[in-house]
Amino acid sequence: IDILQGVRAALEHGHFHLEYQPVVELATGTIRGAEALLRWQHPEQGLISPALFIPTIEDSDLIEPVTRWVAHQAVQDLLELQQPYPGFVVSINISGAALHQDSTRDFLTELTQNAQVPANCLSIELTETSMIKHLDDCRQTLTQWKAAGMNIWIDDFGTGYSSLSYLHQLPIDGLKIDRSFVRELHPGHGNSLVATILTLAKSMDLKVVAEGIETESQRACVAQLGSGYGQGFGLYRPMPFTALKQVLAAEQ
Ligand code: G
Ligand code: G
Ligand code: MN
Ligand code: NA
Repeated sequence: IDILQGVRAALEHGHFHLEYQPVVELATGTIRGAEALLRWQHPEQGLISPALFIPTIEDSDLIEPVTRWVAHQAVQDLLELQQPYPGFVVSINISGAALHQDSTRDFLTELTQNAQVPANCLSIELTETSMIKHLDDCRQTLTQWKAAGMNIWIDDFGTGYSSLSYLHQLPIDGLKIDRSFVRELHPGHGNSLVATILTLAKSMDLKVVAEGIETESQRACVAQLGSGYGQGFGLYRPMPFTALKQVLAAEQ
């Protein structure tokens, strides 16, 4: 299928939706927030992964409307969750191409200023690679988003093989440890990369989400090593918004 034409049609006909994967506070097991994940339900092809179509639309003028759609929907859902669950945080992924567009920068700032939800309940996930590409522009954008109240997280942390100096140059709130490091954890082995990242995060006063927790042993390991938060199929899989609300209601 033609991805560009397909995405344009999907925007037009409402074939996108968001799924949410809960983020859990490891000390208590409580759900503190959720990551919004874009889903494209194609009428003939079925579900198409963002891993497949985001890279394609990044080089086109479609990345902007798709990013807008995700942000709008996430804020709308957040609005619904604010009353029953004050402080609940929703995070969205912003791709490198969108990060470096002035229109995306200003749109997100305006969205959070006009929304009836506290801006600090919205988190932005960015990869190291996308930030480092244009460090100066990125610093300006993130400074603006921070001033508006949003939280900035580094996604897939540890996979960008960059120098770490940018951590001091950007207003970062937290690190999401890439699931490849969590997968390699073994009980009793403290000298893991996860432990190293947690030490770094602690020294810089950054929050941490350990991603890709699939087993009870991995959950126990990252909790024992001091990760504040966790995410992964072993905790909760991504789910439709209605299912998220059911899970949250059942938790009360
Ligand atoms: O949800 P899934 O595992 O299929 O996600 C695959 C990839 O797509 C991940 O890298 C994820 O960060 C990315 N992704 C999911 N939703 C969005 C989105 O709304 N915007 C962007 N830019 N990337 C997304
Ligand atoms: O790149 P990013 O971290 O945004 O990717 C998010 C995607 O990772 C989610 O869309 C989800 O499908 C996937 N994911 C979440 N938890 C797990 C997990 O425990 N194992 C694996 N293999 N993938 C996961
Ligand atoms: Mn992410
Ligand atoms: Na990630």
